[in-house]
Amino acid sequence: MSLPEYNLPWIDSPFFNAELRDSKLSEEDKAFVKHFADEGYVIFDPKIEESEIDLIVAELMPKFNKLETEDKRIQDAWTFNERVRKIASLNIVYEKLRLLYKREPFPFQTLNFPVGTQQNTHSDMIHFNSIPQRFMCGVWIAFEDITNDNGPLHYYPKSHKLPFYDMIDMGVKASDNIEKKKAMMVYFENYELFIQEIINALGLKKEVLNIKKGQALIWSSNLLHGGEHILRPGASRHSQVTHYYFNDCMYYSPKYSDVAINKIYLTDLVNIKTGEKIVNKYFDEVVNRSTKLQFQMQAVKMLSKIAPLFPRPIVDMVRSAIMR
Ligand SMILES: O=C(O)CCC(=O)C(=O)O
Repeated sequence: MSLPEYNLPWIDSPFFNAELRDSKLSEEDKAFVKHFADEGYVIFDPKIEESEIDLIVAELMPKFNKLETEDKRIQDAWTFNERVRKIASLNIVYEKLRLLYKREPFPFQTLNFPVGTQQNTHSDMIHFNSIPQRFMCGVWIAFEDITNDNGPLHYYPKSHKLPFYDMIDMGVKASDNIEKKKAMMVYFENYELFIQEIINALGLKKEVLNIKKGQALIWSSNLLHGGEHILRPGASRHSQVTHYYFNDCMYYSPKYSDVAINKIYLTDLVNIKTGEKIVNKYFDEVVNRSTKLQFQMQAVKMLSKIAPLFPRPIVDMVRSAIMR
């Protein structure tokens, strides 16, 4: 009997084991894919020249030094640094991702870090989801040796098999929080706490990533992960994360969306490798970004620019009228 057609990553499908058994992949590739499907992550060596890594670190250093915020990340350094763009576009990474997802990947965001993020545990699906679900992953590359004391990445093996917990699951109407400050507050106070409670309730076991400079980890979109505390004050932890989606999906951010009432926060994306704009697609049909939510977002943004000129109650009244 042949397997039914389906529209989700094969590694996340109930048919995965049967398909893998019948596939013509080499034993090495089978082991690679199986590890990812079972554990939600896989570690490999993308064979990047060490000198290339050193150059990126040196080129970004002046920008890192200028950051006055606590958060030392540079988002989308690929827009001004060709080496960062090349790391996001590595052929070997593309090959691995095609193997894992059987679909064409594209990088859409880079994050470069000079130090550990000490970020609370989360699933990337709350930030980046696709329809059909789970066509997203992260590739984290160590730009120096990573040990327990310089704020390594942590992750919870197998946690990608948990359901995707959306904002509605924690009693939050996500589309009410599309303003950055409000969204951040809700994310910290509701989402992160909820995830930590799930970890505690299920007794999930954490692993801490100790890898060598140049090695990489791919995590599946729903794998719970975050950053460990920096145990050695002042320690650097240079790394680059690239986030990838896969072709022919709709791409949206659940932390701002209420899919049930058609308020879907579709994201504007560019394929980092080609520079092309990404279109959202649903069963081969292009989906326009001009949803009601998109209009509301633009209006709220404009309103916050002029808000200081008006009394607060009026601004609040106009805001709630826009959001209705
Ligand atoms: O590098 C880290 O410490 C965390 C990165 C992360 O959580 C992410 O990119 O989603």
